[in-house]
Amino acid sequence: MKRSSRLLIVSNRIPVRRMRRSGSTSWEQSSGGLVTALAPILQQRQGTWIGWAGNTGRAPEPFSLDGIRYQPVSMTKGELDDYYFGFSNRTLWPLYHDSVRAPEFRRRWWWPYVDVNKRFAEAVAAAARPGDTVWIHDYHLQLTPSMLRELRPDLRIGFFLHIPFPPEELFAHMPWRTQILEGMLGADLLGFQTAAGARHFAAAAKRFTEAHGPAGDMRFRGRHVRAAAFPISIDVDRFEMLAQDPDVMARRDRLRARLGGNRTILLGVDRLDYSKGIDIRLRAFEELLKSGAAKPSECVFVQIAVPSREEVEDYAQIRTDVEQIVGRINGEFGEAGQATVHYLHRNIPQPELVSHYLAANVMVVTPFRDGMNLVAKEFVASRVDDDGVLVLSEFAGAANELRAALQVNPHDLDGVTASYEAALSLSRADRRKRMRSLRRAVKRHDVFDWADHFLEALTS
Ligand code: ADQ
Repeated sequence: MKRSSRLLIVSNRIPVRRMRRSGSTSWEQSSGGLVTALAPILQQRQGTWIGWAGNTGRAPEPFSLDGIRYQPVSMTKGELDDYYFGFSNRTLWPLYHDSVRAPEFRRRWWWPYVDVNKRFAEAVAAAARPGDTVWIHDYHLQLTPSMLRELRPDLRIGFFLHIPFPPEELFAHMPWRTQILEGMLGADLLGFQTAAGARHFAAAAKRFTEAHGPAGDMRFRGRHVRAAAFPISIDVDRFEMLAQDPDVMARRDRLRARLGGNRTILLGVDRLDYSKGIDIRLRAFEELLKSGAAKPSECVFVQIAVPSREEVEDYAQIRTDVEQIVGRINGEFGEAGQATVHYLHRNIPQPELVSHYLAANVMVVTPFRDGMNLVAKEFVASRVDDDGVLVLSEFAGAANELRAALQVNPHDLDGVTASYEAALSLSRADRRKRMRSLRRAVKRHDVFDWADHFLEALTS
């Protein structure tokens, strides 16, 4: 990147929390892979992060925190309902995840989506200096690249989609497909989690817009647009460091003891989202117990689920479904004082999360579709002991890299159950061999490399 050019990051939410203490307000950076990866670059470049601060009504004044300038964008309560919960999370999210729930195409959500995207573009246009580099993130802001280009043709514009881009035939259902594609084509570089995502995008762009040429060098209205895969990763060193922290290791030991000494621990960690396949993995565990292939006294399932988008009905429904399955399994197989499934519906701090990764014998990651899935990579990065088995859906972006996992089709209940049996019967030598191979894959590139590669490609 040119030294003089500043970097502006644009995402739906700015990664900060507002803290109120004794009448005064201050800001605190929230954790997360994206902010960890981008913070050093933003600090170096005197960068700005533009996004919604989490409150409706007037946006807070711009502020600086740890060397990064934050510029909040305003949002009304109605826009939050229509742009965020509506179009982003009831239309785009299900459609882009293989329509595992029916996407709702409502005209009254479309215009607020356009308006909010426009507001973001205007905020960036006002904040950017000539020749700056802008990196826009995710499905909430697919129209912002072209809106911004119209206002500021001098900027370098990159866009990264964190969720899958669906196959052309599925994307074709979208009533506003041409507008969305043209919106994205305003960027110079479009990043996807997988090569398939880039391919799907290029196929749809060629069918529904004037774009032509191969994904890696498309032409659109006289400009070059490049679509390519930039698989996201994690801060590998941080997970390795946490995994070797004596405090975290002591927690792992306490956790194992509490769960019943020698019982085999199966673990799931997710946002409580219907795309993550939490229901199928618990049902497969139920099948495993029913068949007698494993005894409740010998194994235990721990499912940690962060509350997510609870205002959306499909999310309330998956919560009810999961809780019913947990209750059913415990009712049938638990004993007083010995649950068969432990279910935690909350956010837990990262050191605690890592102690769970370390305690687990089998990590179960079974999304029906997932852009990448960082949990799978975090588990592998944490296993400095070269032990533990990863059961991974072949429909997670991470499956492209994590080849040595036991890969499963989450639509196949018997297949998932069989994968548990296989996981439980792997010898220590087999587990080590697989985990070593997984660790090599995860260590090959971390989230800092990801950000560097994208920005290098954008500015070269
Ligand atoms: P998500 O759908 O949120 O991300 P994922 O990639 O698994 O999914 O990231 C979840 C993050 O939340 C992980 O870092 C995990 O540690 C954390 N987390 C999960 N449960 C938690 C809990 N109970 N307490 C605390 N932390 C918890 C979207 C896409 C993914 C893509 C990422 C990044 O859907 O496919 O990998 O963006 O691009």
